[in-house]
Amino acid sequence: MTATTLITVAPTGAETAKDDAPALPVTLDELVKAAEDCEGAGAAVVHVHIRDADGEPTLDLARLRETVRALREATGLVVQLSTGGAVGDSYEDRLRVLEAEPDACSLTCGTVNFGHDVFMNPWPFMARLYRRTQELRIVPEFELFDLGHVAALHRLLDEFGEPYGGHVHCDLVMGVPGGMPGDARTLVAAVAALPAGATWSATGVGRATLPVMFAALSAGGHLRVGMEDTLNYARGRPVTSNTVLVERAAALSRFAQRPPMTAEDARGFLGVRAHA
Ligand code: KMH
Ligand code: ZN
Repeated sequence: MTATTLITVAPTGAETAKDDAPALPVTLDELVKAAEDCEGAGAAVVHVHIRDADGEPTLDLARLRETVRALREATGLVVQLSTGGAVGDSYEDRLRVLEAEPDACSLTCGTVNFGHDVFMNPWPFMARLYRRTQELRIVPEFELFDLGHVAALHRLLDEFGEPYGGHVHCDLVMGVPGGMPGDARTLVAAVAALPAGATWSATGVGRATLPVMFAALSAGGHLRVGMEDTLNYARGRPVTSNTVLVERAAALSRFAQRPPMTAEDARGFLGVRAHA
């Protein structure tokens, strides 16, 4: 168990409209401000989805590059771009995300039902994306929405070797309608199946937010929080900012005697390379 807790903030996601959650950061300025505040509250990694001028999810490469640059200028956070994008984004667009040269990226290890949609991650796409992270020296974070995804992660490592950075770090995304449930016994089963030496964080979507956070802390894991996954702080209390979610995660980490990891330590922990 590490002495500190890596807190990742996922401030925006691709599923929620600004009209439905006015605190959601959708412009570059809003995203940078959220990232700065969240770093101050204890986050070390930012998981990034961006929006276009109309507030719609986009994988536009120029915008992604500008976002990476702006986040690096304003914060010390590890910048992790989403390669998941929005349901329905093309594989080519999702692969092209890596050309924005982030420190890290998400890499989902299998297809999963996603509410009324399907989040597509067939093996050939996963394999291409993984090899490209190795070529471009980008640290992948393996997103696991289901136990079958853990098996696919083993296959990826067996066939293509270790990730850039030299260490396997995963995020259990729990409570998505169609994926694994967000409860303690499922978390324990997933963690038991991870490759030896892997580290992991966990994210509970919606009502699974708190059960997953407590289970992850008790099992020695790290945390991902943010408005991508959580829109209510408590029943009937909409989230007012990403910062309050990071503050809560940081407070619980301190209670658990594993205070937040700094962004600088997270770079070493994940094996992120120094950028120019
Ligand atoms: N928006 C979901 C379809 C990721 O960022 O890599 C996929 C997702 C996972 O959020
Ligand atoms: Zn995401």
